[in-house]
Amino acid sequence: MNRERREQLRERLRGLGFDVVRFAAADTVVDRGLREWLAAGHQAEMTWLERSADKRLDPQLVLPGAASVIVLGVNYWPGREVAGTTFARYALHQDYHDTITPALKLAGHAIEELCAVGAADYRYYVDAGPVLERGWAAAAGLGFRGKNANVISREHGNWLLLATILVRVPFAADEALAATEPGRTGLFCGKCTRCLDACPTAAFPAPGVVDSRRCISYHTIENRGFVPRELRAKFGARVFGCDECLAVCPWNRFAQTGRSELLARRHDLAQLGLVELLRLTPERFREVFRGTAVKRTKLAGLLRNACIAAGNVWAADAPDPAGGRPAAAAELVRLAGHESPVVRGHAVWALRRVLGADRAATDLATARAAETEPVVLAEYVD
Ligand code: B12
Ligand code: SF4
Ligand code: SF4
Repeated sequence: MNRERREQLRERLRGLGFDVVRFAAADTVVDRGLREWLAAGHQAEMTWLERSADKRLDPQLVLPGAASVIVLGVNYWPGREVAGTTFARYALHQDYHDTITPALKLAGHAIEELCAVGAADYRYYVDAGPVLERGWAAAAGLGFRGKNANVISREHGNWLLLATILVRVPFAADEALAATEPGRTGLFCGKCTRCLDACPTAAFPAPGVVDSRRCISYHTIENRGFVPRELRAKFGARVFGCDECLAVCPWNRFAQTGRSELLARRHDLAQLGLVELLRLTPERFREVFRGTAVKRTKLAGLLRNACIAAGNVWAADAPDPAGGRPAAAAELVRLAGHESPVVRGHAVWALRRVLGADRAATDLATARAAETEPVVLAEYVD
């Protein structure tokens, strides 16, 4: 397919709100060790990554006859810092899966019209498909793969969400950023190691490799059960996702403000206080997080995360200028009687950090004696 047609399509897709539109040939090898990563157990409990590994490694298993992969980037940098580190920046929007998908549908129509193909000739995904999105993005020259594992754009920094379209049309491919060694991790990192040094949980066994078992993003978003005790104190105030290894990257200084046409900002989420999160009821959870990525944790997951954050923010030796500690402790006592054992366990852990083990035991025993909180403390004592 000639370059003119590719450029026409690029313009159409940019017009739909995508900030970056790049093309790769579907026979490009974009795997740099998925099976080794899985064999090392770095996927933690994300067993769906193992189940879909064959497809991730071979686009022909996803769309037989695929000739090109179109990689789309959506910039989510709001142009200024939003106060608060409780939610990862991408989560301060309506769920991007929901807001980007309609544009992908329109992108499909544009392909049909410009290339005279049918709906069966392409498949699109945003995040959830069996596609190595970062690999395709690097191959198509959208950016380079940083030591933080993220694909970093020289125009948008670390703040690009990715989507892909597999298509049976052979477009001329765009070039990767450095044709000589396109697969090298940290191609434009130089000697910098800021992201590796900044990771609170030492989740990088090697540059560019994330061990999800140690990653705060994994635990606060994907893990449904107990968070390893030895990691909890390192989570800080984070309750959903983690941006630390992205935020410290010097390439962000080049980030343009996102047009945000395919995103609906929800900066109000950043205003939610931690005590408010501890007090979430099922109704309030639905009301606040409807249509956002945060709903993925379900209420119990978010309460668990809020307990960990409260245990860190109001740890006994931490300053408490705003005086939130007593209110947080009261909520933790209440959550120690929550119906979910995961919430109960993390509430007790946090209470022991906030009040000290003796006072936590007394408060819980008092609550139990009043038969308001049916927690069995012994189960959770370490
Ligand atoms: C599983 C997953 C996670 C896991 C594991 C993360 C990881 N590093 O693999 C967890 C839950 C921890 C996670 C966290 C986050 N994630 Co995530 N995640 C995914 C998902 C669904 C699959 C990633 C995967 O396959 N991992 C396995 C590893 C081995 O694969 P990989 O890192 O992609 O590397 C492979 C290829 O890229 C290739 N490759 C590597 N380098 C190069 C270089 C070249 C030139 C080539 C050709 C190929 C190549 O080889 C590797 C092995 O096959 C993707 C969406 C998708 N469908 O791809 C989003 C995705 C990677 N996540 C994303 C984001 C935004 C995040 C977070 C920032 C969210 C947050 N704020 O909390 C963090 C960042 C953590 C980090 N530093 O990686 C974005 C990344 C956007 C970008 N610009 O890079 C994606 C693409 C989602 C999206 N559609 O936008 N995530
Ligand atoms: S997302 Fe956070 S915990 Fe995960 S690798 Fe990056 S800095 Fe470490
Ligand atoms: S922080 Fe430094 S080492 Fe990490 S990805 Fe950015 S430039 Fe590379």
